[in-house]
Amino acid sequence: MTPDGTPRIKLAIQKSGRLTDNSLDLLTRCGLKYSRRKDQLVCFGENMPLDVLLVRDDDIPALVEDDVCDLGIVGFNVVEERRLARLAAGVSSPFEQVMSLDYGRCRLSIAVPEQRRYDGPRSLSGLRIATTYPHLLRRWLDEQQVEAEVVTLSGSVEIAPSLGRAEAICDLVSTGATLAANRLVEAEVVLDSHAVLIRTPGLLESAREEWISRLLLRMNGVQQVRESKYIMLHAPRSALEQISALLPGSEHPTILPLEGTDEKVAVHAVCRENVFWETLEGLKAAGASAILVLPVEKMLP
Ligand code: PRT
Ligand code: ZN
Repeated sequence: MTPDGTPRIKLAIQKSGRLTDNSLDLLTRCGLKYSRRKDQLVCFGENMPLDVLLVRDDDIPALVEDDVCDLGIVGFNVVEERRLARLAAGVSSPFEQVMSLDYGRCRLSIAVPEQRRYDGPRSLSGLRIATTYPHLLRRWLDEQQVEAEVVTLSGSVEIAPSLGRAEAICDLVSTGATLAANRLVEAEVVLDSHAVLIRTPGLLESAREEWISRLLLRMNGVQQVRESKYIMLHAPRSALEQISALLPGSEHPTILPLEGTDEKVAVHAVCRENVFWETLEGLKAAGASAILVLPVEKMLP
């Protein structure tokens, strides 16, 4: 509780790993001010009733499930594996997934040694597949009606084939460099993943819910502006339709008159997709001039 009685929200994020910098950056962009000392496990929000717990990513679903934390940011791969494991144990929906976040992208894939012939899922029949994601792999194998042995490891999955522990693996891939270094080839994508925000299921007290809603709104705003740009340009009235169609991800550009001319107007638009040089060249070719592209700092729908 804060001195005025507002309950404090607890959010768990990864302490040190691939999701840490992006998660802290997201919170800073949401307006959170905090001080962080090295090895500190909790960052206390100075201007919001929000405290950030820094933990191992694998612990985050359980912390949210057990109500130690109200919210958590973790990979979809971790969330789905945990959900399937809990389902197998007879526990349904231990947490709610409330938002997809635009970082931590990777895929859980099955890979086979370079020299092994692969002609689709049937090629995996009878093989041993090493993974740290047994439930996700099992679900995929069942969907494909493939009978294979799931070998559960706690890490270093990529060396399992060369150690003779498995004939294939199922692991996270982002650039593919680890697979290539271990002479493995990606064969099937089992799950596409990215960071997600999860929360405890069920309604919390209203002051807490209110702050969670505010935070979600801000997170949405931050995500929307990341790729967004504000474009300003002058356009001949005759080319307005063509120029508007070229503005990426913009629905309703603002059209303003220009002093001293009836033939040209000013066009202002928020583009929700990346604006490339090719787009600007296209706009210019269509007759646009005085083109300005500005970053968007904040945006609320
Ligand atoms: O210490 P802690 O348990 O918190 O961290 P961790 O080592 O378990 O997790 P970490 O930091 O590696 O990953 C956290 C989350 O980032 C994962 O749960 C995924 O949601 C996401 N993510 C995104 C990845 C990758 N990309 C990734 N490439 N997680 C792991 N990898 C590993 C993969 O396991 C393999 O070893 O990177 C290697 C492959 O990378 P490439 O680029 O060579 O293909
Ligand atoms: Zn982990």
